Amino acid sequence: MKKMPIFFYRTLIDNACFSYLCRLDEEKHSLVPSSELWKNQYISGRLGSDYRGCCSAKKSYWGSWNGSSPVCFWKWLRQSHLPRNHEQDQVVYTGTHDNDTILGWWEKIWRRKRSVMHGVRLPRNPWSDGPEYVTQCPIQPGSSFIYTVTFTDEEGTLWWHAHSDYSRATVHGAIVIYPRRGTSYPFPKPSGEVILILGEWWKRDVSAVLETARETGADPTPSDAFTINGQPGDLYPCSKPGTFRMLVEPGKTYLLRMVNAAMEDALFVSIAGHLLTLVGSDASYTKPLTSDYILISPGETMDFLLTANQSPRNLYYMAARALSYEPVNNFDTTTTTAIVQYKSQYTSWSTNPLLPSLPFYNDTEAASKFAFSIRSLASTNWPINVPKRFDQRMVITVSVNEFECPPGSCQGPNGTRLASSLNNMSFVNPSIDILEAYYKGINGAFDTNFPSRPLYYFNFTAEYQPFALLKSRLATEVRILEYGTTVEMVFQGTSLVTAENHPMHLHGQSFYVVGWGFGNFNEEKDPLGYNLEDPPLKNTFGVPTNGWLAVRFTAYNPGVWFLHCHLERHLISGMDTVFIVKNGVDPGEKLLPPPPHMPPC
Ligand SMILES: [Cu+2]
Repeated sequence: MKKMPIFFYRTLIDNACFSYLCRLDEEKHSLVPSSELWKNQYISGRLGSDYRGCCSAKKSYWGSWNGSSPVCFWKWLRQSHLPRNHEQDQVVYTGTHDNDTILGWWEKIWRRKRSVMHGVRLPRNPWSDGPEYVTQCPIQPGSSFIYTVTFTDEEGTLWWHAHSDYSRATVHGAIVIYPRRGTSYPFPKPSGEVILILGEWWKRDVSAVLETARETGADPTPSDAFTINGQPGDLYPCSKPGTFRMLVEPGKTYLLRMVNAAMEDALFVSIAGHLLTLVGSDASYTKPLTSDYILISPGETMDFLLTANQSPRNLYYMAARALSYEPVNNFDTTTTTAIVQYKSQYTSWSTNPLLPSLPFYNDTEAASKFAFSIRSLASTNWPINVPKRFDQRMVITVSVNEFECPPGSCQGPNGTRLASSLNNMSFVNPSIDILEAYYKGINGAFDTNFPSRPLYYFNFTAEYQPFALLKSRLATEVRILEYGTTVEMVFQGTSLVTAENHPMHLHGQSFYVVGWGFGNFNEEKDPLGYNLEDPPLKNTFGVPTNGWLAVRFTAYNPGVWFLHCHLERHLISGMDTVFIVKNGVDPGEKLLPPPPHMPPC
């Protein structure tokens, strides 16, 4: 059995860790402490001071870890690294443990055509899903947990990330799922492929960013930079030597596998002089969609084709910046860049790299135009199965809320404490995980009355809202679904406190995005305009600002599945709930038993 190292799952606790950088060493199968890395020139210092360094471009790419240090992530799950003809067709990713450096770490089992986390459907196996207090308790420092992950019909790009507070900011990576043996892409085989991970960077320790937000009741401090493969890029002098460069050969076409791992912002992305053609998203193929810019929400993955058809004499920036409706002081207005560089005889360029034009931060029209042009491929070889009818419709308001505080004690809007909610319920983590409580029949961890309708009907998207509506109810309410139930969920954005675009993410199954609109959902008229022919199959999709989004799925995956906004400030303040999908009748329709050692609470 081939062993390979893989990165940590649980965020690290000890401050000493911030000064360490680790590289996954392909040959030694061990983690190398930063002192070694300095010697090997693999290191960089902290952003803003001596930020520099490089990953060996072929073996790794930049990610970041604990907010203050960039890390070389090893490209994993690449086809060349997969075991061939192994008896059990299985590989264990593992590594050694350096006590000085590593307080908690992560292992995982990967099965061919099967594997991890964000967007992976994990049939009957929520035990390996990950969100804290939903399907497991956090992995404690010094301990480990093996995730068994199973791929079924996913094909394309997904990702994995920590699901505990702000640790996701830095503990994440891409998952690449290639076509099954003997099959190919629904497009000409690309000449090469590039993983592009969009991230978000704070100069502070990200745990402290979250802690401050919890103490003050305000939103977390906006980030200091966005990153492409771990680098803020040329607009930051400290990052310039390490700006991610994508080398292309004239005339060739490349597959770009993009993940938005940013914490709080959907991002517009564009490449100067080039068009991007979307061919897949959330590990499901799409009809080719060509555009000079794209929008990608936190949690989403997108696969693009890029043809290198411009002059090799120039350098071209890939640039990304936020979609936001907030005042400019309230969000990160910076632009991150990478460089597209042609392989040619030219070694110097007369001009600076060309910058693309990006939609303005609050360009709702541009955001919707791209997002709602996405269609499933829906061909003979890649059919889809959209539910034409449903058993139950849920209408779920998606809101930001406020709680009053004693004078002077909170720093949210008007001295309040911010919260957020689904159907006016602000989800509160229980003290033991819901999956364990459900499986063992332990009472008291959660209630089962998550409402299928808003508690109050009002003009959800009006410019001004009554003060009385701002407060939500703190609760741990889940929704029970019978096995095989077809659900239509309509997310209704509201203008309470602030209207925003909320990327809603469902664990355990993907959903078809069948409809959307601005304003209030009209239950009589709006369903008449649904797309039931080729809607995109997604696990994350943005509810348009001051609008609504209709999705459908069939609950064929027994287990406990988190539903949440993928903006972290909303995830941690209550914009979540849980679906419990009950067992079916046949043995193959029942929840699997837990692995022997779940992390204790
Ligand atoms: Cu949100």
